[in-house]
Amino acid sequence: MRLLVVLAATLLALAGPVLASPPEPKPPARFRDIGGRSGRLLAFIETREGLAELERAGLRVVIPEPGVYPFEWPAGWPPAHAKTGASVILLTPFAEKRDGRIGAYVLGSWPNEAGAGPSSVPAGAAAYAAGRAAYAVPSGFIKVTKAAAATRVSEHFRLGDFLTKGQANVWPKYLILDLKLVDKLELLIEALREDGHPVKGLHVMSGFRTPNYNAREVGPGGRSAVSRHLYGDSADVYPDDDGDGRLDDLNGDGCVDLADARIVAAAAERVEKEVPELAGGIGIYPATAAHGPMVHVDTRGTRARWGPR
Ligand SMILES: [Ca+2]
Ligand SMILES: [Ca+2]
Repeated sequence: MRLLVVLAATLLALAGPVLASPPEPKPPARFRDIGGRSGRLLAFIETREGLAELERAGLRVVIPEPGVYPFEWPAGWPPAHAKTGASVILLTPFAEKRDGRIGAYVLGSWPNEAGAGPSSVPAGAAAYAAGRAAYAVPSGFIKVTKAAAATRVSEHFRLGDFLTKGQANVWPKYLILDLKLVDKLELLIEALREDGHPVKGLHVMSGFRTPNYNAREVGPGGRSAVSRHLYGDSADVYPDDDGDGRLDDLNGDGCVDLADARIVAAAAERVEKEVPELAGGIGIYPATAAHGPMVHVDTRGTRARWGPR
């Protein structure tokens, strides 16, 4: 017992000077890793709680209200991969949504949202959603004004690329976007280039979908009521350098078909192999009357594959 007391006293003596010195400002890990795995991300997405964490790290970020703001690497922080043109985004809390809308913008109800009535969600879908952390109710929305839609979230993508279609004249719109998805899409562009397809970028045919929008095509052969698109970590994409609104003829055989979509999917496979933390879904979709062939990519955290291989 006496030994323990002496040891405790020694520890206190050692701890004294350490506690007395002023804390070094130390950016949280996600700020040190600005850029993501691709090195091409240009945005931070924060909640009020996240800002409080920054304050504890020695930086006070004054953001009066949710929205999209220019980010500058703070003076006094250890130099990191400082980026120009980066943004910090403070989320609008999920609770701001009332009766399925924020202001004039209609969103609808998430499958596992408290208060979502059985009439709005199939029973099976709600049970499925309730058991999966990845399907938890989102923490908030990115408020996207008409001007903010042009904000770059990475080298090749802007906030506006991921907005739900429709409600064309309603601003601001509200968006859920997981930066891991954007990181994965940047790596997919890189992988396609490495495979000998020097694409300029990827067209996002569908990114975030509000539950209200998604519900229009739910049903047999259609969309799932618990689509990953509701959670902002999914995109249906294709390279469209020639700008004709369809996937490009990547293999140069004179036609645009599943073989070209498979090239995109194979590149996405390699991205997941090299960066397992970005695991998720890779789905191949053949052409329909409404769209050309395309590839679904998401970062749900577990592997999922579908479509004609
Ligand atoms: Ca094209
Ligand atoms: Ca082709």
